[in-house]
Formats: sequence, structure tokens, C-alpha cells
Amino acid sequence: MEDKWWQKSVVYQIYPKSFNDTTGNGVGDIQGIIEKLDYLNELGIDVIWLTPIYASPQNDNGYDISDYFSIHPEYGTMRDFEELLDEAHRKNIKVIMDIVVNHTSTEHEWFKQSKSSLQNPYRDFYIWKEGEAGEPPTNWQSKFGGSAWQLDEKTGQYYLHLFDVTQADLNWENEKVREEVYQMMNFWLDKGVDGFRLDVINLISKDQRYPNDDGSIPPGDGRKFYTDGPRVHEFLREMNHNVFKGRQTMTVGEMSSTTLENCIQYSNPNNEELDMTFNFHHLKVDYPNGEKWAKADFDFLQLKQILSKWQTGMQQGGGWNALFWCNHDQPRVVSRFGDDGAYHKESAKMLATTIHLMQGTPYIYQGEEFGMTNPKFETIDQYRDVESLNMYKMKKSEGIPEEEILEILKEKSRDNSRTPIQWDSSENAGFTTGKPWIGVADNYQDINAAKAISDNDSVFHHYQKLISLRKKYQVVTDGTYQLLLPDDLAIFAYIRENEEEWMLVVNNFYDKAVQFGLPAEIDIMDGSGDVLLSNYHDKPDVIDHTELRPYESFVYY
Ligand code: TEU
Repeated sequence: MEDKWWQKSVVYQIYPKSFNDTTGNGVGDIQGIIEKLDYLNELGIDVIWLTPIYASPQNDNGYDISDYFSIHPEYGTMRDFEELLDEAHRKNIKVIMDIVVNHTSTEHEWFKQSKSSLQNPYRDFYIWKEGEAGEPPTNWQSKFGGSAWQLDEKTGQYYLHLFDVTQADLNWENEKVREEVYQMMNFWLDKGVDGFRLDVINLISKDQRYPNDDGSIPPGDGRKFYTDGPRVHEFLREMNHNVFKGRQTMTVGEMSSTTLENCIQYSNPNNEELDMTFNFHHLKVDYPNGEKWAKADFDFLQLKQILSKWQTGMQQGGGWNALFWCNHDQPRVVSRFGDDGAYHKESAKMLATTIHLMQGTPYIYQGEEFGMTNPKFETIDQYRDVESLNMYKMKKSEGIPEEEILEILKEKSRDNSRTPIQWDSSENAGFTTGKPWIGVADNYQDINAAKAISDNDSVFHHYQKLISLRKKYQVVTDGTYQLLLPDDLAIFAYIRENEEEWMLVVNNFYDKAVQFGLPAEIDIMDGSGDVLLSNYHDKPDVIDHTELRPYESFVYY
């Protein structure tokens, strides 16, 4: 089968708020993105994904939309957005938007209407239920802490909010809701947008019985009654037929706590749902007992096992993976699975190599391409994220000492990835001439885009090379995946292979030298290969039965 355009593409995620400010108000904007298109072209990416830029009270930085048809004024105007689309397209960069349709802001007109009375025609746009003896309808928990139900005093019923209390869940059982959503998506596609990232799209179909969750592993928070819910595949097929069919779009679904079987179904083209899926299982390997708000070393064997399971599973099932380490909800990967001190460059490059040469469509999160790190905030007033602030309050009320909470946030907070992009070594890292909405990391004089571009050996140039390997070698797109040395405690090595070619990818995940030898049954060394990429100046000349240096990584073809 012929490759789809998005199967050979690399996507760059932009979090506009922290990208580039041209007005001096401390918040990034659309003109700021236009200004950096040449930079993105130099990197070599094909698509940009913009996190939500619609009108929003910004309680969750735009994931709380109050009007799907207008641009958040701090970011600019519809004209600015159209200019961005034109300019990007002129430079052969596609643009996908982030669409949030599991919920809207409680400031959306639909919700205002819905809340106004039991009889309002919009009442059924959201999920309203009676309480149980003065308690919420079920024991479901919000992903940001506390009950997932909020009582509205006036009408005496509760509405469901799986996220913040200002993010009310839409009622997808209501056909009118679905029609409105599809119409709105068509509006953006007609404007020339190239596709969507669909926020928590596997949560839209709730179990209509609305049962209590008495499960204990993980502690019953209700997720099993709405994750990959009863009608989700039906709804996505309907969306596909009403919105994407006949268009050359790309769609990527963000899937919370999903399964491999469901992701195959979502992304296998025969099912006509979505093009690919994000899942987060590989980013829970540092959650002790599934708990995000606790510190732990990451489980390396589990990391290899999970990524490999999804590589082979999606390939066998005809699905397609989105490949990523970073996004605006995750800490910076070099601080998390690499070394943001002595081996900053080596480990950032090694991590990039590991993920980019797997099968799927790779995503680069702004700043990752030159190795941005967690900012290591010291005080609570430096944080902005609603989830982090909620968790701080909750832990405080449980009597956990301040220092302990701050230590956890330093590693786990979503704000770790939301600090301003470090463009250069000037004040505020060149992000703004005003006061940035969130602090700039202290290391911006050492780690910044300008420096990375001028240094041939930088992380930036490594990402460039990885992108070009994907374009040059078909095996990166269609090769099978085989994990080597699954039990090795330091090496993540795999082979990609199709009928004509093979590629060997070897990565040392730790700061100690380690012996590497190919398993006996792997018989590929006929001497004709070459090291295509390495993260050391002097690339290795022996690749089998050799010593890997700290964080050493190479690609042999
Ligand atoms: O995130 C959904 C999601 O489940 C997470 O990754 C979430 O941030 C994490 O579980 C919190 O611990 C998406 C968006 O990416 C996120 O920024 C939004 O806050 C969320 O949906 C609600 O729209």
C-alpha cells in the first residue's frame, strides 16, 4: 500500500503561550509563530500542531474553550491565523489544530444556556444528574483532583467534569451536540487547516448507567466507565464520515489510559476512525504503583517492554503510532530519562534516536530539539498549572510537608514543559520584551536555539539528521520492529527490517560504559554496513562486541 503523507512526516508541537511573544505582553502569539517558520523549516519538520488557540478563559491554558469559532485575543485575530496558514503552506508546512470536544469551558454559551434552567433546549448538551442523598451522583474523581461532579445550586443537579470544574463534559449521546461538533470541525478544515489532534477523544462515550466505581486497582475513580466507552468507535466513525472523508487530512487522537486493542481499532484505516493515536503507557514507568505524584527512578525494562509491545502490536493490527517523549503535559525528557547535567547533549541525542527510528509519526515538542530541561522551580508561586496547584492544595491539606510537595512538583509538574522557549542568551531568553507569564529556566544562556544552530554538534543538528534519515530510508516507515536484548539493563537496541533493507539502532540509557554484542541469532554483519548516525564525535568503528560509552547511541545501516 502506498504511504500516506503523514506516515512520512514529522510533527512539531507548538504551545503558543510559551513560544514567541511579539507584543511584549509576556504571552506568545500567532505572529510569533509566523516569525519562527524559517527556523522550523531549517529543522525540517512537516507539520505543526498548535495547542488550542480558541477563545478561552484560560483556566487550563485553552483546553477550556468558550468559543470554537474565534481566536483567543491574546494570541491575535482570525486574520493572523489565516496569515499563519498561508505562510506555513507557502513553506510546505502543514498545520493541524487541537480540538477539545470532550468538554467545553463553563463560559461557553451552550453551557450558560444549559445551566440556566431544566427546560432550556441546551440542558441536554451536557451531563446533568440528580445527587444521591446529598452526595454526588457517583464517586467518580476528576483527573485534576476531587469529585468529577459539581452541584448547581439553582437547578439542584450536578454536572460532570472529568477535568477542571470549569471544563464541563459534553453529552455525546445527544445527536445535536455531535452535529454541532462536526460542523465546527468542517469550518476549520474549509479554512485550510490540515487536520486535528483530538484531545482526550477516547473519553467521549460514557456508560449510560453511571455506576459507582468500587474497583480497587487502580482505586475506583470511575475511568473504566468512560475510557474507550461503549459508543466511542461508533462516534468516531460517524465523525470520520461527516468530517474527514474525502479530505487529505491527518488526525491524531489523544487517548487517556487506553489499550492496544482499542488503539488498533481507532487507527486501522479499515475502520475509518482516526489516522493515529497517542497513548501514555510508556510515560508511566516512573509512577510508583501507578501514582503520578510520587518520585521514583524509571523502570527501564518496563519502558522497553511497553514501547516494543506497541511497536509490534500496532504493526500487526494495522494501526499507526504517534511517537513521542514530550508534550505540554509531561516533564522534559532529558531531565526525566536522560541526564540534564554532565551528559546533556549525549543523552538528549540518544533519547531522540531511540524514539525517532521506531515505526510511527514522530512528534517534537517545542524546545526538545535543542534539549530544553525542567526549570527546577523552587517555590509554589512559580507554578501556573491548574493541576499542579490543585495537587499542591490537596497534599497540603493531607499534612504533607511543603518541601516534599515541591520536590515532587519539580519532577512531575506539567509546568516543567511550559516555560518560555529559550531562543537566545538575551534577557528572558529572547521570548519576550515584557514579563513572561511563567518564569524562564535559569539555564537559558547555555541551552538556547541560537547556540544550538551555530554548533554543528548540537542536539538541534542531531534532530535534523534524524528527520532526514526518516525521509531517506523507507525502512524507517515500513520496516518490522524487533527488540534485541530485552533483559539488558542498560541497552535499548532494535532492528527495523523490510524486504530490501535493515537498520540497527543501539542506545545506552545510562552514564556508565557497557558491553554490547548482538545476539547470536542475529546474522546481519556482512561488513557492508555503515554507521549513519552517532552521538559521539568519533563514531564507533566496531559495532558488535564493543563497549558503548555513557549514553552512546548509534544507527547502523
Ligand atoms: O490531557 C489529557 C490527559 O489525560 C493528560 O495527559 C492530563 O494532562 C494528565 O492526565 C494530568 O495528569 C489533555 C490535554 O493535553 C491537557 O493539557 C488538558 O489539561 C486535558 O486534556 C483536559 O483538556
